[in-house]
Amino acid sequence: MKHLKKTDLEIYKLIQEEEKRQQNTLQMIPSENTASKAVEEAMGSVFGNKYGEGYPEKRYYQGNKVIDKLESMVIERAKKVYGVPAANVQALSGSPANFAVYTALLSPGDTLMGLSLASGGHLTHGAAFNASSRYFRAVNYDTDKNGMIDYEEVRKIAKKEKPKIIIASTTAYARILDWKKFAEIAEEVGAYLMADISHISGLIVGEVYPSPVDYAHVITTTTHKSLRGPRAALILSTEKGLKKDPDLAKKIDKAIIPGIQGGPHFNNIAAIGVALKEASTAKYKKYAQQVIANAKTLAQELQKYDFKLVTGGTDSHLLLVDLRNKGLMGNTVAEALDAVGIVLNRNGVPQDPNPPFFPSGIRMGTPGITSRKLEEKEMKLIAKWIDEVTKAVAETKELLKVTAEEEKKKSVRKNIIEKTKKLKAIKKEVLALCKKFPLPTEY
Ligand code: DSN
Repeated sequence: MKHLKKTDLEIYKLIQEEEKRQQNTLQMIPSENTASKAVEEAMGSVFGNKYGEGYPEKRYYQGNKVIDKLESMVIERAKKVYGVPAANVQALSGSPANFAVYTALLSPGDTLMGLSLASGGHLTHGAAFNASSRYFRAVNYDTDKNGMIDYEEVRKIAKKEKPKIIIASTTAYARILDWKKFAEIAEEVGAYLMADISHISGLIVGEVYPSPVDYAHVITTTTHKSLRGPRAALILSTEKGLKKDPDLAKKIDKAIIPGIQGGPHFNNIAAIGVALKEASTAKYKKYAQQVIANAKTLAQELQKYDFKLVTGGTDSHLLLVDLRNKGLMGNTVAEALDAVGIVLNRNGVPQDPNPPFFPSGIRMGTPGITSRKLEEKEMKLIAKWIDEVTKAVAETKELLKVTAEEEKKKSVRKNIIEKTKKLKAIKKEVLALCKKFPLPTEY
């Protein structure tokens, strides 16, 4: 980065600082990952300089010879990798991709139905303060008290509310979604089934998680999570979708532009292409298998330390832990783990009695740490550290006689963490592991 260093030392230093942070900590936020240097180079390429409203051969500006070739190539790769007849590669990220589908298929005020945020859905699946519920009528379904999707409940709500789109998707759900059941329900009420596979995209491509291609009409996915690509998104129309509505793909293209976006980010489109090429390899399949194997080992190990896993385990890349038996809120544990270099996030648990900003759980995932080649042996270590940190912090909390109400204050949690002397030694061990398994530069 010699040019950046010369031009803007401040930004250069921040990039160095962030790279060091990523190198020296374990990325366990389930939606994060490390893209290859090849993806990074495409993202930082001259394609970022080009405007190109429209689609290949149908652009408003001139100078499209190369971007047309690029976009057509990436569309073909997306179609092949996911096994669909049509793909839009221009959505800037997951939220605009979802909004584009709603814009394509709904009129303002029409009903959509998705998993509630509290049960592990996404903001864009109809959360109260999101555009998906401001411009459309959003209804939600929830998980049951064990954190499982109750398909009979989904059916009941769908029959009553008659949504035009049913969204099958989660951001904090460890189990496999039953695409067939969702499809049956959507068919019963005449709805489109939209599968937002952002979290599990890489697992589907790696064939370790069932694909919704035969069941959903439309599929959205970000490309930066388990897939390991750039921060961008895809919208895929399936055979089934085109059968229900032959104009589906055209409507989606129109919803992106002129509907909700302007010029595509061709640097990201190039990087999607690289990620899709990387994800088409046998090596990638092995990676996806290891993501699941690591998550399962981590789950088993955490259970040995009496951590309560929502749904009792995992079938995917993700684990949701209910900390109520540990006497700590999610914030305290997530912040203490961050202090030792294990980076994950606080998260609500099903029917959480505590508010979203002070939830009872933590969420973690294995895509990031698997990218740096950690395996089962290291999962055992990580579970041990999570246990040690949690215990140590709980002891300090008790020693300081901190009440649940006081724990909500950031300064109080900071004090608990600072006073927990044991964390220093664990931090050293985490750092040693990070040094042994550097961030990957390639696939
Ligand atoms: N923010 C992402 C996640 O962490 O799940 C979803 O967009």
